[in-house]
Amino acid sequence: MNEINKNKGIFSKKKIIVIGLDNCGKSSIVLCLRGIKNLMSFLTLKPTKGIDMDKINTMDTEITIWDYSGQAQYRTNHIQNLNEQIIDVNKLIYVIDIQDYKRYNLAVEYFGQILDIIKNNNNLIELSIFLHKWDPDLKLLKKPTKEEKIQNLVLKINKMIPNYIKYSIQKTSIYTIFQKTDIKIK
Ligand SMILES: Nc1nc2c(ncn2[C@@H]2O[C@H](COP(=O)(O)OP(=O)(O)O)[C@@H](O)[C@H]2O)c(=O)[nH]1
Ligand SMILES: [Mg+2]
Repeated sequence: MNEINKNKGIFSKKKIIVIGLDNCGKSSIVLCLRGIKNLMSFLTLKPTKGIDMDKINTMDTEITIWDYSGQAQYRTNHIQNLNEQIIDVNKLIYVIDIQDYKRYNLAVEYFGQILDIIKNNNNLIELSIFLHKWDPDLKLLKKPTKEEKIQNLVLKINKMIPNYIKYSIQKTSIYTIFQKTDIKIK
């Protein structure tokens, strides 16, 4: 009995997708998830082409992380393929560059397309929205107009997600050795 349980544990597999617009920090987040703290690895990151795949083995689980490139030339393709690829995914991390406020609308539009795929194919997925590059010294937040933009962004995203989908919205940054804080919605 123990043996069976043990084996079951060893062979448990999880699949994570990290997706968002280009340059929002996806590959840096994957490095953090893999526990890589070597600064050079961050400095030598090149824009991801297509999809990158990484495997992490913990005591009892093999985690596969799919890092989807964000450039416009790949996004249409991703959306088409995601319908099938998402079926057995446990978690999807949607990354938004909080400092790229000029592309909030585009980020929300892309999120909407991904959300439709989730709703149609795998609404048991665990969804995380990372408001990334929320660095400790972020000046953006001290400007009222920008702060309002962030508030609107959070509210918009929150409104889009149906309540049967499990999700969280978090502030993240690689400059705090990867800190995550839940956002409270009023
Ligand atoms: N300020 C800041 N920059 C970041 C953070 N995470 C990543 N970056 C930078 O954003 C740029 C794009 O990162 P990358 O991980 O390649 O983004 P990707 O295109 O989404 O995979 C790089 O110059 C990173 O060093 C962060 O938390 N804060
Ligand atoms: Mg990348």
